[in-house]
Amino acid sequence: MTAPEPEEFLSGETGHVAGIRRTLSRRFGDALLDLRARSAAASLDRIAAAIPRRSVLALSVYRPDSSQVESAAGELQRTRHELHLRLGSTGAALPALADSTAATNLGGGKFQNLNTLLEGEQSFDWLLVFDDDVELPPRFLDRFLGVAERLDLALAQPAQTLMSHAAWRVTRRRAGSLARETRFVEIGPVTAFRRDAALELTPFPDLRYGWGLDLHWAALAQGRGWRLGIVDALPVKHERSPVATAYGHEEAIEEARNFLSGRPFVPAAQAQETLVTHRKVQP
Ligand SMILES: [Mn+2]
Repeated sequence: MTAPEPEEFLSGETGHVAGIRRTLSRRFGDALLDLRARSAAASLDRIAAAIPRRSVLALSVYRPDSSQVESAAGELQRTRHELHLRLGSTGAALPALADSTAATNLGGGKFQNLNTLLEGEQSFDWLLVFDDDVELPPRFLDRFLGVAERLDLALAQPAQTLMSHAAWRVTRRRAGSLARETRFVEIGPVTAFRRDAALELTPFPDLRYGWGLDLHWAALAQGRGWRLGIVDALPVKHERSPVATAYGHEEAIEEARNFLSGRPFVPAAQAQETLVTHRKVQP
């Protein structure tokens, strides 16, 4: 089996937002979309209220100098669902999160560390994985699960703001869309797995960077008839550290090539496609 070429599994973009013009127009675009989104708030709350109370396992591995993980965890805790927050730190536990921090001094890659947190955890309706550098919008978890269940999504992610460093165009928020059905849901910064999908996709493969893992998930989803989607109405801010400089590209690409050779995956160009746009969703 020959290893795939990088253009088959890379988005071809760094997603880094830079330059004064680009930054200003994206900031303006986010403000405009935020204004429009206000009128959707009541409908999102009705969708949120329409599903039964669920059990949610939320995992994150944080760096102890993260300035955002506490507020993200706090936002998740404002939920009507039964939330089990299970965190890991790459160093010491943050005092405010000590009760939820199940592992410290984690030294593996993202998915290796998540596997550590997942050990023995099987009783949940939804598994949610979030990065330590995201800002979640208000009433995030209730609204997000409401939309995901209403659209029967097996894998779901919130869109990212225009100002976010999103490597995949398909994951950026779109005007006039509440949510979109896609072929692809990214490995981060926030990813949700319905129970049946989580039980098939975990434990995660032993990967340090995990590039290409989402393209493999996309192929498995096609085979199983799972619906995937991106929720535009609940964009998260992933605006801090550009993905491009967070770790070495070469190693990540090499890991992806090895991982994807001999495994089915959806090619990058198809991963960018939107299948259905839901402008409104009735509860
Ligand atoms: Mn991040």
